[in-house]
Amino acid sequence: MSAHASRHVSSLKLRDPEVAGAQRALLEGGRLTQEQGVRLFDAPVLELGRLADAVARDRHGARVYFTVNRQLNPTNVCVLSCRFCDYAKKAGDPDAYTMTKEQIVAHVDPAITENHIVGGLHNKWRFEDYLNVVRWVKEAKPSLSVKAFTAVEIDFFCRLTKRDAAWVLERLREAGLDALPGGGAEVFSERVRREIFHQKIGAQRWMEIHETAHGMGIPSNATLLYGHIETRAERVQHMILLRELEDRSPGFFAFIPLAFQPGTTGLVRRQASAIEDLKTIAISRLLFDNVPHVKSYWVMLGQDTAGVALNFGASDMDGTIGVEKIAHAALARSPVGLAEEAMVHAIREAGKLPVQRDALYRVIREYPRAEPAAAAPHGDGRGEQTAAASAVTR
Ligand code: V47
Ligand code: SF4
Repeated sequence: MSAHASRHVSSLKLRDPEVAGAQRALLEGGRLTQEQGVRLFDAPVLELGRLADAVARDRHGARVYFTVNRQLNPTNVCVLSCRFCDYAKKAGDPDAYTMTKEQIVAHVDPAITENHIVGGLHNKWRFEDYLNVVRWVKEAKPSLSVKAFTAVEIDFFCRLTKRDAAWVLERLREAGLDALPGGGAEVFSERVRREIFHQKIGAQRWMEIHETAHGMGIPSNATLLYGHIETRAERVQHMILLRELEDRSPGFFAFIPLAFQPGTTGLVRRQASAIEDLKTIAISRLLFDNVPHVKSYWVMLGQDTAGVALNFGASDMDGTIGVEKIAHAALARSPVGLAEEAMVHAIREAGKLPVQRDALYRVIREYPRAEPAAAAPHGDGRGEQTAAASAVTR
């Protein structure tokens, strides 16, 4: 880390010896090791947050990125049965669904700039059906950036077509795919895989597919599913393997820790605590010296923790996703506009500067700091701001 690039990190006075040790290592241009990463989980969360926030500020200033997007899940029918998944259904199940072309096209709201497509591994679909989903979305709005299909789905398409990942990815790119989302990585631990997702691809195949994509100029993200049966050491190991992948074949935009939602899975009794969430976000910011963003994914973290995470190293909030549906149900005049306001409000509340981006992190709009009147919880802007913020909470 150069002196110029480390203004915030170098000016920090830290009390905790472990976090101060991490600060020293970063200032000397070193990287945190597996052992340091694990030990940092026992450090005070506020000290971790101060250092991680300084790292994020040295990289991005006060900017926090978000996108006006929607998630499209064309089908929940899936041939696999991961133990942590509450979403997938078997064909014939009364709750199973498969969207028609009309439903898929209707999903493309003219106001969105990114579409995130992910779904089940359908027992009857061919590769062509998945390609059509991308084509239809892109035809409906050619300027839309499409982030589609996890490595698990790409591997499924390889098996359907008996072709390699490069061939499959090239066909998807021709159809309109711009980037790969980071799902399906779960935790890079054979022990955990055998326990809770033994039918799914493991670490090696997931990394092979992302390396291939990066080599072809297709950027991607990487996730970690935490807060179930994994250990902290396995979480850190996962991050280090991803850091090494990024060294070999750069192309990750963001690392996204996904807080496991127990739902009806019976795997654990409750979700990880907010402190554990913030530690995981902060430690990932400290470990990844080569990935631009750590994402605070509010859908899993909840709006409050996701907002706080913007002061613990996160510099991206994903997107509006389905907020506008809730706003619509509440009879808002401009549901997408309201969802966008909610993101802007959450980012400003954390003292940061909102930047709207597309899936390729091209800047669409930078928002100024809030005017004092707009930031205060009264005045003319109140109705919209408050309704927008509460739309995200539900
Ligand atoms: O791969 C499944 C996870 C992922 C649960 O790339 C669960 O920008 C929590 O990858 N509780 C899909 N998580 C979502 C995903 C994602 C989300 C947002 C942004 C991006 C991006 C990617 O969700 C799956 C799996 O790891 N998941 N079940 C659960 N019960
Ligand atoms: Fe759920 Fe994905 Fe596993 Fe299918 S592959 S069961 S959709 S997590």
